[in-house]
Amino acid sequence: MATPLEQWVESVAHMTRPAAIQWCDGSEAEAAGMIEKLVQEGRTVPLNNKTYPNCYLHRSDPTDVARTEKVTFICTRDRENAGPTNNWMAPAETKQMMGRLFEGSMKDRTMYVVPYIMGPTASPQSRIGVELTDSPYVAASMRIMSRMGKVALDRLGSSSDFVPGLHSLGDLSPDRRFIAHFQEEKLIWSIGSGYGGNALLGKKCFALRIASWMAREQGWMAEHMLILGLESPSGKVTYMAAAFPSACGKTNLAMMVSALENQGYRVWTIGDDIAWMQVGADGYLHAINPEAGFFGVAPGTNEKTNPNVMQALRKNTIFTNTAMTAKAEPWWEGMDDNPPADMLDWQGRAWASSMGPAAQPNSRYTVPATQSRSISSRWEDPAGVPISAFIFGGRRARLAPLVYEAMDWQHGVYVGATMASETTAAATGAVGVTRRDPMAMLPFCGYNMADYFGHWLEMGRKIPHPPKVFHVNWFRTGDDGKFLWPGYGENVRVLKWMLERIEGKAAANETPIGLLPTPESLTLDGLRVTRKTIEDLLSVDPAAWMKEHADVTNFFNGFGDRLPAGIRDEHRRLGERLQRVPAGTK
Ligand code: GTP
Ligand code: SPV
Ligand code: MN
Repeated sequence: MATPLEQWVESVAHMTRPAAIQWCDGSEAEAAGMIEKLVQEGRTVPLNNKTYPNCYLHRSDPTDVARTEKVTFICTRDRENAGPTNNWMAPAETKQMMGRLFEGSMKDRTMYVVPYIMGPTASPQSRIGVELTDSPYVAASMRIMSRMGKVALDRLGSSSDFVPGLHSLGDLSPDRRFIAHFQEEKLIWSIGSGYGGNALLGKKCFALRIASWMAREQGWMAEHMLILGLESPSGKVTYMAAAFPSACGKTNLAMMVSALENQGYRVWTIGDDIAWMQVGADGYLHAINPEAGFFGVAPGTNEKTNPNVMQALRKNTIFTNTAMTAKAEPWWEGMDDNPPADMLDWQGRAWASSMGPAAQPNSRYTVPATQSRSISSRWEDPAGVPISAFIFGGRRARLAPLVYEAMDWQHGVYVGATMASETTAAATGAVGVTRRDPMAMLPFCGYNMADYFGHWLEMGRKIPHPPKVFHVNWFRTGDDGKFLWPGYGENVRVLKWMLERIEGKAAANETPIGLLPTPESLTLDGLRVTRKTIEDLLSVDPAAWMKEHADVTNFFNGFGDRLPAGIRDEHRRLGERLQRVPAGTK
């Protein structure tokens, strides 16, 4: 008798008609074969074997360089269940339309059967997925980003308990590119893109869009959050999870080298992008990182901003759409001050500065998590790590202060629900446009966002020791347009304040939007930032917040009656608090 997996593979092969089918075991030899194939195809080149052993540079199709939110669909049977913030198509019609594109799409290509575990192999919180793909780049990347191959097949056995994901490059035409999620069936179909979250189906498609749906059904949480451990001088480690939108600093915060290391504060990495969390026996929310690697933004990464990742990238790494130096080493803007001579840009053309950036702004590295020296000893703990703080944040040139704390869980959910951020190169479309991005989940919530807020409120009732909730903004700028806060390793100063709030030690001022640090409660020694800058970073402008409040009203109106009462109440209360502030105060 064929297993459910074998039956599905068979039916997909019938539709896509691959020349060969390769069941992946996850071995080195198999990975080497995939790389060999990639190099033959001509879009992938080996990098300098001395300085970057077993590293490769892959150049994707120039029209396929980032997630495409416009062609990403949540295909629930009832449109209302996808909600106003998702694109929706009816499941049956979507299958018909995409089925035509999948028809014979793998002709002349090998179909890789990629079984994978999302989460530590031994964790009961982990889940299995299987991706069928005709892209050796995707298969090789999945091997870094998940526990892929035999380990997953062994865990699956003959069970039907896996999330199937079908992926084909198709003809890579943006007009025939679709990423569809069939929530009721827990099935993913993606065609026409070979890039990142569009194509590595374990990541955003499964671990966020499908998993957020599962999590609501089953009473847990699937969030776009990094997970870190902050070690204090006593050696105690406090775990925090942070939701920032794409390209807003998750990887860098999770992997930071603390500026307060000499005072005994260190940061350990558990995950850099996604957290799956459930209530543990101890009454805390416990988080696992479903991924096994980092798919990180290259531009801006350097020895100062993220030395941990710079070291990790020196072997076994796939770079995508970075530039390449004459020494066959990867390069990107912000790696060092001076671009080296004789460089090839991300499309492999001889580069001149008149051509714009040498590396694509969303160029990335794919590296095994274990290669970072910052990796926590508990990163594969089957029970996950207990979370003491949630941190929301985004890119806000104005308005949002460096940090504030929510009054309680419900207010914290409201703070997350009203997040906004300037768009980045991680998704196609305009960059730098401020948009509402609740919990950094706007592109990733697999159901009606109003119901998602409801689920958050509901979780609050189920967690005996809920995390404290904070909001941060590393990206506030001064009149000269420059960032006011140095960011990166200095962000530990903000984490330390949070830790001291959790421990009931640090002082705070109450403002209409929440609790802000008193300037004295932040550890600023050794930091070259003026008192005035700190005051600017911590200022709250009631008039500007009134405008923000009105904008949120518009956003919330889109959800109609489905918006939970708890969120409505918090919104009204913020309005009242803002009105009570005497005019002219800051
Ligand atoms: P995704 O992988 O898309 O989810 O992104 P991410 O949230 O992990 O963002 P990442 O840490 O890769 O940072 C994105 C960009 O923001 C990079 O160019 C970083 O150099 C920059 N960045 C990260 N942290 C800071 C910070 O504290 N301050 C400033 N000014 N820039 C930062
Ligand atoms: C993001 O955009 O949030 C990413 C990159 O982490 S991608 O995997 O392409 O979605
Ligand atoms: Mn991300």
